Amino acid sequence: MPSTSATNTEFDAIVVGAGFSGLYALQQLREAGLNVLGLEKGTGVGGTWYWNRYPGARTDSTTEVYQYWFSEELLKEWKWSERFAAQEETERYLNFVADKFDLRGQFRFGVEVSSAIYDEASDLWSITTADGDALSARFLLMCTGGLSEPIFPKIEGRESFAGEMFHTSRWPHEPIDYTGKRVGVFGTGATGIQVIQSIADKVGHLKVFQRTPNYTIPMRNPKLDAAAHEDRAARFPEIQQRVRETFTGFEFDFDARPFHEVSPEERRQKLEDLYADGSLAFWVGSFFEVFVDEGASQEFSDFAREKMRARLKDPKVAEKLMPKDYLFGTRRVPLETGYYEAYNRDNVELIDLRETPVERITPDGVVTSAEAHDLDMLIFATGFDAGRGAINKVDVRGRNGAKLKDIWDKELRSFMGLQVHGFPNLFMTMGPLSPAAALCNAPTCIQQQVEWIRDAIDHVRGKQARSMEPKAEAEAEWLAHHYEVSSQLLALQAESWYVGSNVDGKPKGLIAYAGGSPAYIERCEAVKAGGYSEFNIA
Ligand code: NA7
Repeated sequence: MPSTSATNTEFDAIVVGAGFSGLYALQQLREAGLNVLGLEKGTGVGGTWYWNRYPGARTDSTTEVYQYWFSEELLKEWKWSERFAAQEETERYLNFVADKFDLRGQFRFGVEVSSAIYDEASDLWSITTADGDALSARFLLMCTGGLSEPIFPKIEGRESFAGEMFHTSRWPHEPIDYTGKRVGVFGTGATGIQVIQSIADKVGHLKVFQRTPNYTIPMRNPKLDAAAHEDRAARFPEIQQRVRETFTGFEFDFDARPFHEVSPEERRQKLEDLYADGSLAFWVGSFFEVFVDEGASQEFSDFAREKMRARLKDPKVAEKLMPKDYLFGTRRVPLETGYYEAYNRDNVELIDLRETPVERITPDGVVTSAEAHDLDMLIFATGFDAGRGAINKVDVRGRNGAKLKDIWDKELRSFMGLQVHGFPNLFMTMGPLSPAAALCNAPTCIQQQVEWIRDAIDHVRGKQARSMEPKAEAEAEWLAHHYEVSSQLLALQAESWYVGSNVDGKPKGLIAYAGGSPAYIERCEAVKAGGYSEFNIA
């Protein structure tokens, strides 16, 4: 096995991140015979599932499709306990994978990459860590996750708060005592919803500071018994194939019939059935028109509001929790469990920031235009700089010293979310302008991207070449195609991390390729079959 000892500084490839894609990338490149080192800022394996250990953290993809496919032995050995896994179980799974395939030893943990500079003379990347270590590698893979760099709201006085204060994605490893505490939560996206529904009955008093309510779907999460495991095992080959064929990489797909050609009664029944399924099938396994047709999306919006409203006791609270100024499916639709019932509790209060905006945070709590809310704990579930945040945190410089951050501050460009012109041998997973950035079941698209990168690197090495970089015209063509496809999407009408509006100054536009995962995979395959003519290989 290649040496990754602390003294070794030169590698064929460096993989940054020990999450779903980093672990797989390391395993695949090592299998391909490269001397690979993994670097991970956290002290353990898991990526998203290492960092996001907040109460209630759970996948919104079923465990049937939120897993690796590369090892039949692994598929048979690992038995998920629920249809949707909690953070602890997913983290345990990734640790199991790391141990089973002996990946842990090839990672250095607690290491933050601070810069990555491309040296044109040698075609190598020089990597510096925050501790001052210098490393080099021919290929650099940023497997740093699409949603990993947290953002905090810009509210005057935030740092002055004297109580406990957490961002959900930097949650402490130690248990937290909520007993009797007055807790405030900012953020009612997928994360905030999971937090709120999980701590409502544990805290003294909970105040939810809501800016935008979301459409949600109630999660159905049965435990999996031996019979369920057997059933799944029998279908693994079929599911593995299926996730590569569906529009968003899940086990379900859109109805082939045009929405408006299905009778209203049949549509209603279909929505009822999908809603009862308790998964994202209600959204990305329904009708494609939900993405592009206002009339269709309106029907989904009315349906979801009706269901959500029916669970709330107080009509005034219900009104505040109903999304009104955007359509269903134009932002990420969270799954929830008892979220609305939380607001039926006496100790939970909803503060609508549209009615009473926040003025400042003080040592004692949150001051809105109406009153001062004294708090012992503040939780920020306020999201991420999606697609680029973790990469931008590293000082990445390519040919001619060009800074990737400068480029992405102006425009989010890439060739298929895999590479950026001007940055040879720098690969990424979940990068901007790939389905994986937002519109795909992450493990499906991550695995496909890692395998494509493995093959591309293999190709470069096979040609005795030293570098691979997308041509400017290929990148421009992909960007134009991306803009054309995304221009049809209703998501552009709403504000969310999908379109970059959650980060000040971020270029606006859909972060993910919206032409569907199968079309993307087909294009990736075509690039490979065509001998990577979209790239300069030298
Ligand atoms: P999201 O979906 O970006 O949600 C962030 C939440 O934080 C959202 O409700 C925001 O309100 C809220 N927010 C942000 N800034 C503020 C301020 N200043 N005041 C009040 N509220 C604020 O992040 P998540 O972590 O929930 O989910 C990210 C993805 O992770 C998710 O989609 C899954 O794919 C996994 P806003 O809606 O902007 O009005």
